[in-house]
Amino acid sequence: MKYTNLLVEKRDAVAVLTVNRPKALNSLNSEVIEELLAALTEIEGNAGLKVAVITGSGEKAFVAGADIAEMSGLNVQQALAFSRKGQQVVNFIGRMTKPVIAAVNGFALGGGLELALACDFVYAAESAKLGFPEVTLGIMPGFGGTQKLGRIIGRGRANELIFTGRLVTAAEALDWGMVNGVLPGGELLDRAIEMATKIAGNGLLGVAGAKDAIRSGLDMGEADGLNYESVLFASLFASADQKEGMQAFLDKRKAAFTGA
Ligand code: CO8
Repeated sequence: MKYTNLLVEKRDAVAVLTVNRPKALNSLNSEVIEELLAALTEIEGNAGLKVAVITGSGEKAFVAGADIAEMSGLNVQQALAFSRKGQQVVNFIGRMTKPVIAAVNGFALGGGLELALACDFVYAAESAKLGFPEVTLGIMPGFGGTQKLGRIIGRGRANELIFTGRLVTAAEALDWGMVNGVLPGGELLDRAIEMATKIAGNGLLGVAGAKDAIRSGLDMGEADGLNYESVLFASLFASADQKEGMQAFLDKRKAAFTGA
């Protein structure tokens, strides 16, 4: 499919999805949100693609939030539909069997930070600034931020960031556990692709099971989470990848996983 606001590049088994609206700092209007959902759906359904990386075009912004020009004219019903559509994207990323890595190359604000935090993990450029400026616009996060941030950095820090709208540096975001690593801007995408390629060489049914167990487990009590883990763990023993992975270990060779 052809996209107006996204670049989709395939690097072997890794899909690199670039939000490409640099004149508006890659902000998310309805069209970008629809395209993101379509591109992620395409990636999930493509057996040749195993991991996705999301980044923003240009050096200034990952995604500077939802498109304020579009949002400014919304009524209550339209705002609800806009928020629900955005949440569809973050929910879809969570439910994808394939890991998604965010490479935050600049401003990740509001809906942009929500998009990054929906990913399985995040790398940021040294120059990146992250935050939730919604309250400075008279609104609040509506794309999952109020639910996700507290689970990642704790309620007190989430309250501080969201109530003040203050932006944090990449270093502070690293310290608070919002990002996994901070890199010089010129190395960010290569490093994210390198990590994605490393994951793509593993048994992806196992990766998908672990992603599901970790995410679902965060919303369960520990006993239910452990039970869910056991069921997913056992199901992998019906896979060719389990047989191949263990036989390759015993044969002292590299496993050739097929994802089956
Ligand atoms: N929406 C629309 N246009 C934007 C946005 C945005 N979020 N951010 C930047 N732009 C545009 C500017 O209007 C400007 O356009 P033009 O050149 O035509 O005037 C261009 O991008 C460049 O921006 P600036 O000139 O402002 O660049 P600066 O370097 O001076 O400032 C900033 C960079 C600090 C990032 C600044 O642009 C800014 O504060 N942007 C807004 C950030 C913001 O408030 N984001 C949160 C939006 S609210 C939100 O995301 C809510 C999500 C909840 C629901 C989502 C459902 C999907």
